[in-house]
Amino acid sequence: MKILHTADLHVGDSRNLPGYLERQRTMLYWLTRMAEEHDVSAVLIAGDIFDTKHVLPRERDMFMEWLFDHDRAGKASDFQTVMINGNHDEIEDGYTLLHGLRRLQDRGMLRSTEVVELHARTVQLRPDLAVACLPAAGYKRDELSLTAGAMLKAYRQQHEQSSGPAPYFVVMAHEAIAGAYNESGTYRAKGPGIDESLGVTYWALGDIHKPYQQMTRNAWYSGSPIQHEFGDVSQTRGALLVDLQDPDEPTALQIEGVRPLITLYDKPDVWPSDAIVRFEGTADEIADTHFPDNVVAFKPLVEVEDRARETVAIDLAGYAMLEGLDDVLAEQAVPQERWEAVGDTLRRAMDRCR
Ligand SMILES: [Mn+2]
Repeated sequence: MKILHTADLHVGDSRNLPGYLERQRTMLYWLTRMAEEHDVSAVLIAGDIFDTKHVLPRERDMFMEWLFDHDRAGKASDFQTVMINGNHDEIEDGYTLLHGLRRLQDRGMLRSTEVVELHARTVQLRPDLAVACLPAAGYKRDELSLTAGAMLKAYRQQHEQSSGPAPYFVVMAHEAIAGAYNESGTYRAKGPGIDESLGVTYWALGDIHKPYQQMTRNAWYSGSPIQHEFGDVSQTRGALLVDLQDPDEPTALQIEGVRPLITLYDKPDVWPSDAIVRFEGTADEIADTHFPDNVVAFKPLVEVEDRARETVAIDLAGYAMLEGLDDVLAEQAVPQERWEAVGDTLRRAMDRCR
């Protein structure tokens, strides 16, 4: 039995990018196609369906159009979809952007889609497949595992007498697990842990956009299916195809047909047309350049950052990293409010030099 695991769709994100909604539409229909092609039993969407509570009508309409198409595809191809809300879907306490979808479901208008909005709930998708759904709740330390464990126990008690194949029990949650890395390489020291002894078949996690991240033996972040912003540096993205008989090694399905987001620091001879480009150059370079439409964001590197580049060049030999940076900046009389920007520039410059 196979499932498709995705998360962090962030519909309505990156409105400043050309064709942003078309990119997101491509992302959604790609998920449907993958579900059909790989003959999955379930599509799990682990939260952050929308990006912001200020979702625009055209964004919501695009999503709803896809949802009904996807829902019908599920009926035809015999897969079911389960989605939970993430922190970005929350409008206020006790109310989320999934509320309307939930109402549609309650009225029988969704044929193969289950929406779990507020309260943790175990959804029985098939006789041998149950999904414990844990919407975003800011679980701490062992709270996530305790909740999942209680749900598994209740499920087992309920199904004690049933014979037939041993049921697969999947947990879906939208939380930043301790030990996860985000796109910029920041390590999450805090956050809930995962108890590997529970007997959960697979943990389908959402919240971290960095793709294909393994947390424990059978707990994975799918990451977001596309880059949403230039800070989402990994260009290789998509969703995870999980074989529940072998849940430790999901297959990374890679999305195609969505232009990647790339950042250039040097002016190329020819601007790439198959990407959305952020150019960061000097004020002179920017003034002298005619930018094609797909070059969308740029800002001049100010003098102090150029000086920071030189510092990097000097320090890179010993790879002094960023330790003592504050002292260096103070010595060079860089105003304190610039330190963070300089640190970011340094990090980028180091990435380029690697
Ligand atoms: Mn997210």
